[in-house]
Parts: sequence; C-alpha cells; structure tokens
Amino acid sequence: MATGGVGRGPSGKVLQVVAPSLIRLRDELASVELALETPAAPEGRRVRDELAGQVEDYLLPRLRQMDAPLLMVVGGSTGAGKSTLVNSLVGAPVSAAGVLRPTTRAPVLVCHPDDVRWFEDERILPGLARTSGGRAEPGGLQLVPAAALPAGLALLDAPDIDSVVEANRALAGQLLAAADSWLFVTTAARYADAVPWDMLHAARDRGTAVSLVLNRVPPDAVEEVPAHLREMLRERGLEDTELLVVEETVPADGLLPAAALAPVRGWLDALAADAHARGELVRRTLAGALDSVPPRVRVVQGALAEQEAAAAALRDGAAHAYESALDEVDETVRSGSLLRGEVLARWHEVVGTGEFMRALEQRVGWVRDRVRSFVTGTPPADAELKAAVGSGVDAVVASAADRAAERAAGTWRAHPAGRALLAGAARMDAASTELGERTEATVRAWQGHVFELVREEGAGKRTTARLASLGVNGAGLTVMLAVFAQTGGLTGAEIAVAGGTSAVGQRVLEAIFGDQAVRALAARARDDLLVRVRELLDAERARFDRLLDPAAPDPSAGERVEAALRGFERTR
Ligand SMILES: Nc1nc2c(ncn2[C@@H]2O[C@H](COP(=O)(O)OP(=O)(O)OP(=O)(O)O)[C@@H](O)[C@H]2O)c(=O)[nH]1
Ligand SMILES: [Mg+2]
Repeated sequence: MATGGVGRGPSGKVLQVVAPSLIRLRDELASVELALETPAAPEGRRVRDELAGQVEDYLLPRLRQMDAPLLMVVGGSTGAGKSTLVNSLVGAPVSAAGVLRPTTRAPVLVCHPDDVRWFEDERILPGLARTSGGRAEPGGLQLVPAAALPAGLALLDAPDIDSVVEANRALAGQLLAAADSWLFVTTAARYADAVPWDMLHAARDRGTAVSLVLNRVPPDAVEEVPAHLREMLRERGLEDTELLVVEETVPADGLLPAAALAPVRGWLDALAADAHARGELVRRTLAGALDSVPPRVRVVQGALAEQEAAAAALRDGAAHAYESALDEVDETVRSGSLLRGEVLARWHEVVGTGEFMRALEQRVGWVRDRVRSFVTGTPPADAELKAAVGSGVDAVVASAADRAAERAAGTWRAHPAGRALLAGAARMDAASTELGERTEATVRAWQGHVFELVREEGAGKRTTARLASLGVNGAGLTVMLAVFAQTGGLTGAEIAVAGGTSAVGQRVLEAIFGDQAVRALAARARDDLLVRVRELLDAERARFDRLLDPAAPDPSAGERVEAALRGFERTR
C-alpha cells in the first residue's frame, strides 16, 4: 500500500497500549525539573531531554506508522565526507560539502519524490522547520526529493557528531536518536578516533542498526585498513556491522565516481529492493530504542532521588540552624545574663531610688513620683528599665538570628546545590534587614502581654497583696525580670547581692521574687516570649525556604515517574 513501506510492524493492539504509556512517561519526565545543582543533575537533565526528544522525534511516529519509509541518518566526524557521499548517491549537490569545518549545520533529508509526503509534515522531528527548494537555516530541515534514490529509504545528512559547535553536536545526537538506522561515515585516516567509537558502542548497546562507511581508503591500503577496522569491530563486539569501503578518489564536481561509490550504492539498492530486510532494520532499532527507555528513565530517577535528598539536607540544615538559635535564646533568657549591663543598671536605679520599696509601703509615694517625672519630662526609672529589658531581648534575638543565618549559609555552602542557590541570592549569612524592626515590635507586644497578664491576675485576685501593691507597671516589670532570673539559678536575692543592693532592698526582692504568683506569671511570660521569638526566627528561616522551594523537586514527582515507568514496562 504505502510506497516502499517497510511492512506492518507490531500489531495495532500493541501500538494502542505502548504509545499512550510512552506519552504518559514522556509527560511525567518533562515535569521532572532537576533544578538543583547536584552532581548527577547535568547527566540527568541530558538523559531526560534526550529521551523526551527521542519519544517525540522517533518512537511515537515510528510506533504509529510502521509503514513509513526507512530513515537512514548519515553521521560521523566533520570532514569525513558525509555530505559528499549523500550528494554522490543522489547524483547532485543537494547538501553543501566544503572545506570549512564544520560544513553541514542544518540537516538535509533526501528521499524519493513519492516518499516526500512522509517527511513534509511534523510526523518525525517535529521541532525542525521544513524547508524545500533552498538551504535550511540552522534549526530547520531541508527536504529534497530525488528520483535517483530508491523509494522506501530516505537519507538524512547530519551535522558532525563531535563538532566544536555545541549546537551541531546536540543536533547530530537528536538526529541519530530519530534514525531507523545509522550510516556511519569514517575515514581511513581517522577511524581510530574515540568519539565515533563511543557513538558506535552506544548504538550497539541500544540495539540500533548501524552500517559503517570507511571512506577515502588509499588504493594501496584497501586490504590492510579495512582488515584492521574489522578487527577493531570484532574486538568491540560490533562484528555484525556492515562495512562498506569507499576508495580514495578525487571528486569530480564534488561527486565521487560511480566506481568508488559502488559498494555503498549496491548495498542501498539491495536494501531498497527488500522490504522485509528494511522492516527488520526498522523493528530492530525500534525494539532497541524501546528497551533502552527503562534504563534511561532510571538515570533520571537517580538524579531525581539525589535532588530530593539534597533538598531535604538543605531544608534540615536551615531548620537546625534556627532550632539551635531558639535554644540559644531560651538559654540566654534563662541564664540570667540579660540581667547584667543596662538592665541591671536600671534595676539598681529603681531599687536604689527606693521606688519599689515606697510602692510596697505606700502607693501614694509611687504616684507622686510618676506625677513628678511626668511634669519634669524625665522618664521614670521603671520606663527606662522597661526599655532596657526590651533592647536586651532585641540584642539576644539579633545575635542568635545572625549566628543561625551564618550556620545555615555555612551548611548550604558545603553542598553544591546550596552553593548554587546562594550564588543567585542576596546576602544570606546574616539576619535579614527587617529583623531589627520586627523584633522591636515583637518585644513591645510581649511586654504589653506581660502587663496584661499582671492585670488579669490582679483582677482575678489570685495574686498576693505584695505583688498587687506594686501596681501593674511595677508588677509587670518585676515579672519580666523574674523571667530572666527564674530558672537560671539566680533568685531576686542573688541579683540583689550581685548588684550590691542594700540589705533592705535584698529582703524586699526576696519577698517579691520568691512570691509563688510571680514565679507562675514569669513561667507563662517566658513561654510567651519564646513563642514570639520562634515566629521571628521562623520568618528568618523562611528566607532559605524561599530560595529552595522553587528549585526543589515536586514531592510527588518520584512516585509519578515510577508509576509511569511501570505502566510502560507492563505494555511491553
Ligand atoms: N579527495 C577527496 N576529498 C573528499 C572526499 N570526500 C569528501 N572530500 C572532501 O572533504 C571535504 C569535506 O567533505 P564533506 O562531504 O563536506 O564532509 P562532511 O562529513 O559532510 O563534513 P561536515 O558537514 O562538516 O560534518 C570536502 O572538501 C570534500 O570535497 C573523497 O573521497 N576524496
Ligand atoms: Mg556535511
């Protein structure tokens, strides 16, 4: 039915299940981003893209239309004479050959005029724009009908496989992956080069049908060089490769003389005449390509698993750093160290001026002091104490957040994926610039909460008379100080002693800090402070999450790829 077709392939039923499972696999693979710079990422991305390309360019079209003509891709090193060979087979300069290396940039597909319809649309290689009647631009595919070629067999002149031009190399790989068979061209001078052999091994491993043209063999070496090449093929398990020897001649008008070309033409004509043999080639390459899918998917899965592990490690690294920052704040708050310095100085002012004592003994005195300070505009000592407590907490949070950022950035820098994320980000090894303001607001809110606690306590009449006598302000500050002293081993008495407060003051303090109501309130106030600090630190940690999240793999990706792979394997 179809001109020069290669016969029916797998049954329609097989096609109906293989193609959809392959489409699903392709789609799942396409959603695997591998955006983190892990060691296996470059290879994973390459294999993923190559596989996706081959599904699109070759596997799906071939599965759907087994009777399309055989596409033979002419590949090999630059200057091996690929274009000259194709031109010579066609009998016309359809593909530019030249001395400038590399010459072929856009592939040229030559086929019998009756076969053109198979290649005109985007059935195969849908990403390459078709051109006919002129040279294709890079990114295009030039389509040339040539009656000199037998029907059922198309030749595609590809760019060089080991090109210095990256785009050429990638395109050559893409074209070879779309081939029903390879016509690999090498020369007597260069057949030992490494890259072509790597390609031949890859083709062998993948079950791709390959024929080898040994080009430009000097007449006096037609025995020795092909024999040596056959030996190399044997050593590499490629002894089944068809070897076509083309003797060195001087091309006339860019075309090889018929005599030199005879081995290649003879082989091609025989293949064109034998639909069964062509069908075998097509099926062999197709089966090999389908077989190669699972191991290649596994390469992508390996890279994906590595990304998942990396994302988890980076997330944990940041989480740990900020967990310890919270512990650090907790410890500092408990240790009593906040009661030194400014806070202690203010405390002494309060105790020294006897405000607390007067308040204890006589509320009137307290009020009088406040009125006086209001009138004179001097902040009362307790307001300064409150401010000192606030900036003490600010400083503790700030330094804990700085250290956490430094630690988190440090763990990230030790990881290639983390390094790459940090490189594209603003400075991450210090606390955020907004932290200071946020902390101030948080501490203010906490202090407000403490006064509120004290007020509720007073209203509930659960408190002792002594605490109540301090007023909300005095009691609130007392509770705040008790937060910093409560579990650090320092009692109010000890602070007083440490500060050299008078014996009278000491007794007062003992009475205040020893108060069960103060202890209970301080415990609640400390828990509340830590909850608020945790929120601050969470917001700081979230900066790391914001860098990581967009690059981290979708948590369900691994499962979806695995399910799609199993689905594909079931259909085979
Ligand atoms: N003397 C001689 N020159 C040849 C022969 N085959 C090719 N050449 C010359 O070698 C040069 C390269 O040939 P091309 O056919 O362009 O090689 P290619 O493999 O297509 O090279 P790229 O497109 O760069 O990959 C041209 O100048 C050709 O004329 C041959 O059999 N004998
Ligand atoms: Mg060329």
